[in-house]
Amino acid sequence: MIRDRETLNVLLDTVRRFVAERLIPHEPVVAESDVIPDAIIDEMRGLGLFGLSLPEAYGGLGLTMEEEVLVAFELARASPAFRSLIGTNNGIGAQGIVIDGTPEQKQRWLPRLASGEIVGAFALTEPGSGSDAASLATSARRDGDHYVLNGTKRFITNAPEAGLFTVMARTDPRVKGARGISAFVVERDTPGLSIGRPDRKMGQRGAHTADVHFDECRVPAQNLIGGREGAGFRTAMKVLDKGRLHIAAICTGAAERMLDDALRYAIERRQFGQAIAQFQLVQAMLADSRTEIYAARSMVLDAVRRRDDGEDVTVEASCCKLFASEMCGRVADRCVQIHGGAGYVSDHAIERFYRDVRLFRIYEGTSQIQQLVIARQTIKQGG
Ligand code: COS
Repeated sequence: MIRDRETLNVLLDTVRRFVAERLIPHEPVVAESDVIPDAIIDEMRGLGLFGLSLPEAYGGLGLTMEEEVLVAFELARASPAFRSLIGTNNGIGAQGIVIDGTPEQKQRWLPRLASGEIVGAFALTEPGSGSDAASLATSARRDGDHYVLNGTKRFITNAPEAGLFTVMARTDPRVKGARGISAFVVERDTPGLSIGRPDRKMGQRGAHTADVHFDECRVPAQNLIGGREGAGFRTAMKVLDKGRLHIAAICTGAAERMLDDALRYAIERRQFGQAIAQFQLVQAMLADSRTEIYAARSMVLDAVRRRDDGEDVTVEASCCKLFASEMCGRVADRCVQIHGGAGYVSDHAIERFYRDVRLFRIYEGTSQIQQLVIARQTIKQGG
């Protein structure tokens, strides 16, 4: 749903310009240093990017999902590390509070997330539970007006910079599955919370992941999201439904960028006396990529419009994440191929993007988990 086309166009133009003039020129330095410069982060704050889809009542821009993905298509044209920093504030690091938080919880934390004063993170995965998220073992024991958390979370995006964590933990050890899980907001400086060394990743330098450890970490009972035990797994799944649509949009934008770069290269690069874009075997790669990008874009737009209309889009979100992330991988592969040897060395962005986009098929649910969600629902509906 687009509320006001004119206002949205101003925002899209601004983001497009910011991406072209500020983010893309900074890609090499971020990849080299593994750090996004403070000046860029300040500019992101100034543009309201940390609060794009947080409610206006709490200082965000209150974008609808359709508006959010249109911005995401643009942002994703730059290295995914930039998007990653703001993505958790708008997405998995804040949506637990937006969707299921009490009014007090929203009032307390959303304004600081929306302004970018603090960065949010989402702590679900553990050393022993990845795809099987409902088997998580981090415990939250009630003790007076506190819960005491113990356990380790793994691969937590933005953990090194986060000021606030949405943490899924087991409040009822007798219940092994999803119903024993609750969600908490845990502030960074809570005694007993510590962050491990940043992971050495394949790509996305500038975006950081790390373990988060809880050792007798006392969290006020008022930080239990929604004030209700046992609802945390559902909260996490609802957050991921939205997150998967956002990632699908990011895959689409990244694929568009890679195709643009490959097209430019194919037009400039000459072999056998002509631009390689003139060769039909190269044209096939360009055409297949463009077609698949168009398909992903159309799927994402359809799903987000339905979400804005209040439909349950769990299946569509998984369809979009599955198709767009796999598509993005295929486009990355073709674009390296079009660059030939030049695509294998780091002078060209495609070498970096090829590694960066590999993560899209893994995080916020692997392709295999998306297949499982789609198949289960399809069979259920068929029955
Ligand atoms: N929205 C709301 N509720 C949902 C839901 C959704 N999208 N998906 C599941 N639930 C609910 C179910 O209705 C069920 O509730 P009840 O117990 O009240 O019936 C509960 O959650 C458990 O669901 P289910 O039985 O489907 O859980 P499973 O353990 O079988 O697995 C999968 C669910 C595999 C889909 C889930 O664990 C998953 O998404 N895993 C991947 C995790 C992931 O994406 N990790 C990335 C880390 S974040 S970067």
